Amino acid sequence: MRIPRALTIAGSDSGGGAGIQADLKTFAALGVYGMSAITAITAQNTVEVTMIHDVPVEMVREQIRVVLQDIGVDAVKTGMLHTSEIIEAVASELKNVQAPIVVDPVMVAKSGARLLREEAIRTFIEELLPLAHVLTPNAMEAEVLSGIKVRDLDSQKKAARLIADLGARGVVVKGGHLPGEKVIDVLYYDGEFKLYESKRIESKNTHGTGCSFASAIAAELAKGRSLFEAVGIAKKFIFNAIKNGLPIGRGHGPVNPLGELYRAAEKFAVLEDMRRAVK
Ligand code: PXL
Repeated sequence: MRIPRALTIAGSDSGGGAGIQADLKTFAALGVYGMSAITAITAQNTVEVTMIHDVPVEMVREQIRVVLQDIGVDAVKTGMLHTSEIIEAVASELKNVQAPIVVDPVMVAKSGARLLREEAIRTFIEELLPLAHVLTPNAMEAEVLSGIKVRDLDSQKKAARLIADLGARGVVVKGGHLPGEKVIDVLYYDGEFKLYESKRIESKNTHGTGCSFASAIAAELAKGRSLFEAVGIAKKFIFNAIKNGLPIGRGHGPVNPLGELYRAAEKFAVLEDMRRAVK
């Protein structure tokens, strides 16, 4: 039996909702073995990020090296990278990796804190973006990367194509931050567009949405699915994770990547009880 393996290279969220913590929950929920290389430690809760401690670049490199050497990977996801030095180190370690790389261009936390330094954006575009099998910007990140306003489906498509021109093989410009009753995510891959639609869920508890979505894509790629399939599964997965979001803390509570699994398990337990009662 082949065990699908995924590696997340991202920041730690002490509040447990985003970053490494969201990534590993997502991998586990989708049946993929998860590994992590931590780039930065953030002190944060549902309201604010109060401190960021960057992990020394040699330690970031070493975490990646040792797991690649011994365990191996079927997909990689990157999240918060914070500085030019960390981006350069990660890009150099991933340069010769054959597995698909999902790059979430994390820039700003939901609470407003900068998770990527302004001066590191150029390094990100030059060094890491070209290694991406798929990049997953939200509307704001797509604006920064493409240089155009992203306000509707048409500009989502334009931005996706412009970002692909920078060297990413695939780009999903997410629609969650755009107005409308439906949320449309636009995938541009190998010259083709595919749209993914869902109902919008009104919720305050959306912390970790971007991290979980990108990790879900990586998990499905690790299983050998095509990018078109992986994005579709990730979209349904994140819809459920938001639906099951947790009212925790005073700010934006976390999405819950495990919520749907628990519901399914409970349903099964109830059926078992009924079967026993009938007997
Ligand atoms: O959602 C972006 C993100 C990524 N990584 C870390 C975070 C956040 C948002 O807060 O804390 C560590």
